[in-house]
Amino acid sequence: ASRPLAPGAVHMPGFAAPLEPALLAHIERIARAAPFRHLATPGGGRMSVGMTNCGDVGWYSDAAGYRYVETDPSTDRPWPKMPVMFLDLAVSAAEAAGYASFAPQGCLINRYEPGARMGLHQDRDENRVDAPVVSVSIGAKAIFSFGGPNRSDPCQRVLLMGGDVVVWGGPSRLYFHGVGAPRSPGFGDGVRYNLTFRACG
Ligand code: MD3
Ligand code: FE
Repeated sequence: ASRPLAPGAVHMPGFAAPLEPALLAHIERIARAAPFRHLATPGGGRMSVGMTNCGDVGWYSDAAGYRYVETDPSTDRPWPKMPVMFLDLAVSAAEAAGYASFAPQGCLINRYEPGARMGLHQDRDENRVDAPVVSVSIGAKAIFSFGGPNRSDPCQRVLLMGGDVVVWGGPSRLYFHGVGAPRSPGFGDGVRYNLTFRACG
């Protein structure tokens, strides 16, 4: 089952549910090579969400700004390889949402421990706003808010459960969005993970 959320955006509840335990095992393995860290924002803040990456490029932030980097600045090594299961999941979800030939180059892995949240923002550090972003939720649930192309646009709320996939493309690709703190224990003990697959350029 899938339902449209916004122009070009599709919510697929439970699309990845059978894979949750295996996805979590991959995340734990990736985090041993490229540990979760709380990145600094250009404005001098510290993100409450822990982040790491896998794939050819990873999203990064520090005083110099937001960008994609090919090596992990904390180890100077390439990011861990994207697991075949991650790639297959992202490509098949994009296809099911109507986006043929999605070729993600990187996967940002967000870890929401109790209290962690992500404020309203746009994803605009990719040079490929034509490509969708595929988002896979794992573990605890959280309320996801999304508005429109302007920060002041009214927001809609959707509860994302572990195993849910959302594909954001077309006009919705540049919509403002944010994520509340994990709400209750799910698979993985009250921690929520989100994988976002991106084509960057
Ligand atoms: C809506 N992460 O990492 S991606 C992010 O649950 C981020 O961790 C969310 O937002 C999370 O930037 C879920 C969902 C997402 C990604 C791109 C979008 C939603 C979007 C682009 C436009 C509108
Ligand atoms: Fe985002």
